[in-house]
Amino acid sequence: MVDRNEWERDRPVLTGSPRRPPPSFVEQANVTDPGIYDEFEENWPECWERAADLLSWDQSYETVLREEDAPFYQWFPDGKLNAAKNCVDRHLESGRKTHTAIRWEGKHGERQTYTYRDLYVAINEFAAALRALGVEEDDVVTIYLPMIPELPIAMLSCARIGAPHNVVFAGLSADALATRMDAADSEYLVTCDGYYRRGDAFNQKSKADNARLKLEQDVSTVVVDRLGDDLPHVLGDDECDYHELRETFAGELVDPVPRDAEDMLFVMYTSGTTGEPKGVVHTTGGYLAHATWTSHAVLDVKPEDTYWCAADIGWITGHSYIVYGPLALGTTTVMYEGTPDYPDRDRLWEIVDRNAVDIFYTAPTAIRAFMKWGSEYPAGYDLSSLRLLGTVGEPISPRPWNWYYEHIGNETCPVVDTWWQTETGAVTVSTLPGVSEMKPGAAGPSLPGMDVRVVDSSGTEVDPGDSGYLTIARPWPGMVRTLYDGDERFRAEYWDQFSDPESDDWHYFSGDAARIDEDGYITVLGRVDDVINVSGRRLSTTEVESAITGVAGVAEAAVVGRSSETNGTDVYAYVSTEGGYDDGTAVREAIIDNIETAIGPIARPTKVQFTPELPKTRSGKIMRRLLEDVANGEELGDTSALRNPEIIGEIQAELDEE
Ligand code: 6R9
Repeated sequence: MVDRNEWERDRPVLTGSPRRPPPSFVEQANVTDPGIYDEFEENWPECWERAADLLSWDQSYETVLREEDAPFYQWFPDGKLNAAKNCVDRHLESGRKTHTAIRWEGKHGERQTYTYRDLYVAINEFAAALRALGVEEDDVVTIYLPMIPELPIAMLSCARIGAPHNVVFAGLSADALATRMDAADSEYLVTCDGYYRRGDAFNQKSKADNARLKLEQDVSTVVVDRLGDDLPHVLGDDECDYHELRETFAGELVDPVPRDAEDMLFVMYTSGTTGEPKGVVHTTGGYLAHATWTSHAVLDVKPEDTYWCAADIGWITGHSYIVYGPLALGTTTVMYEGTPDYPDRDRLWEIVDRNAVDIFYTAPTAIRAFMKWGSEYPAGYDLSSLRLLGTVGEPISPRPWNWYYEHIGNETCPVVDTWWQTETGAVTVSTLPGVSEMKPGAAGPSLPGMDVRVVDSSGTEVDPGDSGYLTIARPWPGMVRTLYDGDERFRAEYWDQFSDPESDDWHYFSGDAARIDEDGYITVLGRVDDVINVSGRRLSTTEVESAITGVAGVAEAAVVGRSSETNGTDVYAYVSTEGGYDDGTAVREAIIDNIETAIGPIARPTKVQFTPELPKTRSGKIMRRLLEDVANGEELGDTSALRNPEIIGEIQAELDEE
């Protein structure tokens, strides 16, 4: 079992006042019938045909779900399809050749537009080039590119020839790249010379070179010239220039390879709490069906929309909701290379305004930054094209939720708080924006067809109002099929905790803690490890943080435990404030008051330390582990995953001064 300690049972749910979906939205929504929940329930698993029907199949499936070999489930196992054909070719056939597929916004204001026809040409040529380099069906191709159009082009070219891709976030180190290529036995690499981040040019190629030196296998490498002449690159023996390859194979056509639905579409490495990163394996049919269906039902994407998910394709959110889901639906997907504050803090709103973006999907960490910068930045733009807002990646507490709803959505856009994971492939918990009431601070109920449960350590469902472990009691199409490093680890990471193999009863464990209310709405409390045990009472860091960010003037908070002789562990809070607010006594007192009211004196922090920023991973998640090391005066753990490593030094320096 995960942990024998029970979660506390008597605390109020920290959600804001519920809101109905705006009628103007409901009128046009893709899904509006509340009966969809019952319909999916009564008709499970066949209900998932609704998702599969959004795709074009080369050979239709007869079986929806094969459960014999649980937890190695198979979805639509006898069907065949090709993901690139679904995302590109079929839109040409349906008369959408000249429709914009990708609108790219470069770091320095450059713009590129790819129609579906342009994308078709690009992926055919690059697929031909990959084949010529020796890539065969089922060979893993690693892609180490920043947010440039060649990234989705490379992914779709791989998908076209049935070669699983292994995208490694461009900001990760040479070591991280080498580990992931080694683990995936990958002999092909697509990278670039360099790229721009906040105005500076980074040498990506030298990181790729260093990674290759660490690998035993020979690696044939394609290099995209992103910088022009800024960083000259000399190509070695095993290296080709992307643009030259495109010219060599200009006009070539490559038939999309029909893949079994259960064939691997890609592997995506995600860091585990311990040990090597986990190589999450996703398949062609189930993953694509789930990503496409949720783009339709949760994000309300329509072909005529301009849709923008402001994530990086190097993470699962970008795979499912910049590339596969939106392109399968034939919409225009915006791809942004830069950061939200370059050249200024209004950059995103300028892009929304100029492109008349309909749907905007981002992460709480970004929303908290917008709130911190102030509403004057979005206020200078016309955001009235927006119809729906989404958030993903971390819990969002009611205050930033409401800020997003008011200042970006003008109270006319539903906000979907979507809970999911690299392993779930696509959205798992969320409201349906045209159907359900929204409760700021709670993601929502299980999506139709999903069975997400909050259970205690014995696996029994907790009562409404209580918290426990977030599990999933039934398989779903987008689920991780196994880990690239082996079936054993797959079972150990996700299934052993709450399943009973003897009675063939399988429950997936997410690693998250959550609370459920009387309407089945789930408030995710963070990773199970993000728990502080104060005098034997288990406090969720997210919950304490939510009480802190509820205070006017507070932008972000991170809470960790500090060893204490009296209580075992004390609560230690790091806080950053919004522009215009002083880091002073008044805010500190309000924070302590709010925590005592929302949770109780037990959660009162022994220290509130103000800091201009919190340390974040490159995917925007707060790194509590490091803050815990600082609070406890311990040697710092690995900081290589940090986006802003300098901030840790600043926090330490301030502590030393005291
Ligand atoms: C899609 C993605 C997964 C972890 C997950 C949870 C956290 C994601 C959330 C959320 C609260 C939400 N998470 N969405 N927590 N509310 N709406 O982020 O995948 O990078 O694998 O992270 O992110 O802790 O377990 P991934």
